Amino acid sequence: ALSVTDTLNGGPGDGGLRRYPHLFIGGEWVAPVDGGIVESIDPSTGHPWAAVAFGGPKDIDRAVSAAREAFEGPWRRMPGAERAALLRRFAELYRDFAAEMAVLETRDSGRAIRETRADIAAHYQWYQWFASLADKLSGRTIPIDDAVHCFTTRVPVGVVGAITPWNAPMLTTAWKVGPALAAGCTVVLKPAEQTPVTALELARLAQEAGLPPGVLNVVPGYGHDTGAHLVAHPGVNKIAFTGEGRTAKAILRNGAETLKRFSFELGGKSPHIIFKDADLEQAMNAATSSAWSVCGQSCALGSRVLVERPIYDRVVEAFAERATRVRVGMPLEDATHMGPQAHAEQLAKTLSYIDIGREEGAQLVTGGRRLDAGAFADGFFVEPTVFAGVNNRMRIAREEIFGPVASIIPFDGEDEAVAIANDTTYGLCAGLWTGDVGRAHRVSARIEAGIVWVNTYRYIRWSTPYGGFKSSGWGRENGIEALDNYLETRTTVISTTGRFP
Ligand code: TXE
Repeated sequence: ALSVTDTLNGGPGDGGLRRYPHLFIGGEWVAPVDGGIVESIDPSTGHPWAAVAFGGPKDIDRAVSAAREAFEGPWRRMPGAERAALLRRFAELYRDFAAEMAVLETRDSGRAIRETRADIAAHYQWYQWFASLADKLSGRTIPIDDAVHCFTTRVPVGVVGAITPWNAPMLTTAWKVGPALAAGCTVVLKPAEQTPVTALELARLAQEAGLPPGVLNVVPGYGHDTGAHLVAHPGVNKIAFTGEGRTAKAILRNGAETLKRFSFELGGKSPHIIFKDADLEQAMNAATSSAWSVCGQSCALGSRVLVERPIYDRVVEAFAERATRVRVGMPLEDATHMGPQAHAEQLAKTLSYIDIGREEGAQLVTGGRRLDAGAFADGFFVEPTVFAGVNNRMRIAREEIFGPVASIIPFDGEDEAVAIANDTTYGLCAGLWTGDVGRAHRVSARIEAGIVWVNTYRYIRWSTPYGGFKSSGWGRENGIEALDNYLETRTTVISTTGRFP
């Protein structure tokens, strides 16, 4: 079998594209049966930079069979401590490769290298931490009476289909693959069509770490055929998905026939609430970073900035001033704060919401334009953008834009802050800034969101459960809770008398 590295920077006449001609199935690098080779676009240039094997439905069939065989064979039976050791080895290799992985993710997704470098350098800790849980999947004993002994065991759910997005490909992968493998499941990973490269590099690390063949399979492909086939496949027990709510509904309908398990992480319209007694400098650091990092393409960002009226004008002014300091640039350059949007459709979506905001009567304070002069000509760059005078009925306050667009909404007092914060179909994250510890408790307890940050923002770790209330998702990733996505509980009742009834 060829390894992915044997095929990098392939032969003459490839136009300088980095080449990934194989899928990773059953521990082997194999050519697609009914897929093909698809060019991956560098969003900073608008031109292809890699040529990548995409699988079709038949490739998914092969990958699911391999995952099933690995599940029934070595993996589910392997003592947890041995699974943990393999995962730790994998985590080490991931750590050693992190700097190169960051460059590849930046090329595929356009996210600034200063962000991917810091982000990806931490991912190994997800694998390491979940490795540490692999031999601690214990159940309970349940006292009833002397006639029975009742206990529960936690058993892996089986073959997992992991479907990941393009905004933070390797992070959202770690959130699924880490706990799934620790739980004793096997995985077929389908990365987003816009960012397939790093998943194949992950497969190479899995191979090097000595994960048994079929434990992790990687099949890049399009959502509507390859992804949909994975979802409908009767051999898949569970789908772990991060992406758009509309896609999740399609997945649910498609997976209904086989009644598989689902976990969903579906984005947000998170309120970032700044009270007048906040440390304003700190709050501005968090609110502006959260508006523009990942070029606005993260579900965790505080895309609705709620500001108490006495400090509203000051905050708007500070936002506008800080926007001018954001260095938009080529994502591989160290100095760049913000790269392009990850793909052309996302750029179009962001620009269309900027038009919507204007039409709705919000005040465009700064930004709002595509940047397409000089080196930016063919890339998907947009200015950091600030809307003031936003009210929560506006579409720019209700719908997920996924671009570097802050919408600043005024409020009066705690009750109104909470009412606006909760007036959304989403419920993923929330932030609040206050110097009053009582208020911190009062307000955070009333927020309908899976995670609330007080006097900090986007503090996310392997051990902190993350996921949405309401239409932001089902289930939790990260933390011990993440294992629930990949385990079934079996209750065993053993009679101590042998008599029935
Ligand atoms: O997402 P999709 P898109 C939001 C964000 C963004 C919008 C659209 O607002 O602007 O979604 O992005 C696979 N069966 N988020 O269209 O379609 C697809 O191949 C099975 C928020 O790219 O949800 C990819 O691997 N799979 C989000 C994955 O789903 C299917 C992150 C995500 O793509 C499929 C990304 C199907 N029928 C976007 N259709 C977050 N929560 O952070 C698509 N896919």
